[in-house]
Amino acid sequence: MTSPNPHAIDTDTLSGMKPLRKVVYSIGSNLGDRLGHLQGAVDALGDTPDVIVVDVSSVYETEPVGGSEDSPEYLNIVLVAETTLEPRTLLERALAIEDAYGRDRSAGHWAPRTLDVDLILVGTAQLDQPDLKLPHPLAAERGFVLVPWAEIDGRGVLPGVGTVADLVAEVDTSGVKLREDLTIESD
Ligand code: PH2
Ligand code: MG
Ligand code: MG
Repeated sequence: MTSPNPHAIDTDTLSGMKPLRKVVYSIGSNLGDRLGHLQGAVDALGDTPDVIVVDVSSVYETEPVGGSEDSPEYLNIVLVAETTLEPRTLLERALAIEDAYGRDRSAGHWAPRTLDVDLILVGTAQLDQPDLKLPHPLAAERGFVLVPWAEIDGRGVLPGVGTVADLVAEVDTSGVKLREDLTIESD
């Protein structure tokens, strides 16, 4: 008698499967308990159903890009995950996490913020919607995105733009400093 094949594929289940895609988030804070806010965002993304955190970068202290002269320095990290969720669902989740950490949306685009969770890419998706552009149109110019990202995903690619390793070599990274004394837990 033959036993049932445990590796048999159920095509009904298969047809309902969604592709697993890579998602890259840039997370920043320059107001209040900066490290606590970053940790909260990592925990919340890790608790999101259908999001599997793959890696989280070291913490970097970064000079503010844009904003007013007296804007405080940011702490920035990058998180890489895998997901079956759609880009818009991932965006909504990011905004909800920002809200949970007291993000004040009336303060203006470049104002200091408790928590900023930005989608950098979702697989190879190329979107140009008013509130959702993928890959993130400014990621290729931003040392505070590229340095942490290159640390954990040197072979990463910004779709239609280039590899993270090439891009990070081309930008000014002088304002991006590793904070070896600060750590983020991810489990
Ligand atoms: N985010 C911005 C504007 N400027 N500068 C740094 N260093 N880090 C950020 O995360 C950042 C910024 C808008 O979201
Ligand atoms: Mg941002
Ligand atoms: Mg943002």
